Amino acid sequence: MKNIRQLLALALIAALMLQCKAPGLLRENNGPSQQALAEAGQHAHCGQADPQYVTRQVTVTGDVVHPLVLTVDSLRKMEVTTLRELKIVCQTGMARDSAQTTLGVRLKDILEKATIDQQGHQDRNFYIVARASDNYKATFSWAELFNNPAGEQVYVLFEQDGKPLKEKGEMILVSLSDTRTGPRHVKWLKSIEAQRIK
Ligand SMILES: Nc1nc2c(c(=O)[nH]1)N[C@H]1C(S)=C(S)[C@@H](COP(=O)(O)O)O[C@H]1N2
Ligand SMILES: [Mo]
Repeated sequence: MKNIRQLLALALIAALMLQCKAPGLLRENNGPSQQALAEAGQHAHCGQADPQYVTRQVTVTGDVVHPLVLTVDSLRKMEVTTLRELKIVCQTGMARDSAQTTLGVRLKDILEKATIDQQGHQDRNFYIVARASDNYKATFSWAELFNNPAGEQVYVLFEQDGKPLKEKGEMILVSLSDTRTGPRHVKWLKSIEAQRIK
């Protein structure tokens, strides 16, 4: 009796592990690349539905004049953009997610509200880190956000196909002009930190 239970438990663990690794392994034709394997390992609990990571607020901190605490409600009060045909593609080339319509607020607008603490117009060497509750991170530079068309395409999203973001959210950051959108797609966004380069 005890043995059967142990066997069942083992089988369950094996099945869960396979589920986690299989997509990466199957999609690479010539065997998994080192990168794909590394990614499969990094994908926090194979991504999706892990309620322990869900965040309900995003702090905006660092070298800013007005630190902020953002929620879905406060984002809705800002200028909201409707985005069409969102596609999230991993660095390995795998399609990971897609949506017809998504609602979001520009990161630029959020940082303008918080106001990066610039001391004169040549003080423009800042980096901005979007950090998730699993400590996944994406980094931006002041110049790419404020002096480059790429900056117009960086959003904090809060609604996908008419529904609030649950397992992945409540807020996500995306950089839509990136060649592959997976790497700077930050689920479970927790903080946005602006820091002057020392
Ligand atoms: N918080 C968080 N965001 C993340 C990741 C992660 O592990 N944690 N993985 C990234 C990677 S590698 C990709 S390709 C995309 C899509 O991954 P998903 O299919 O695991 O959602 O999300 C990115 N955002
Ligand atoms: Mo990825």
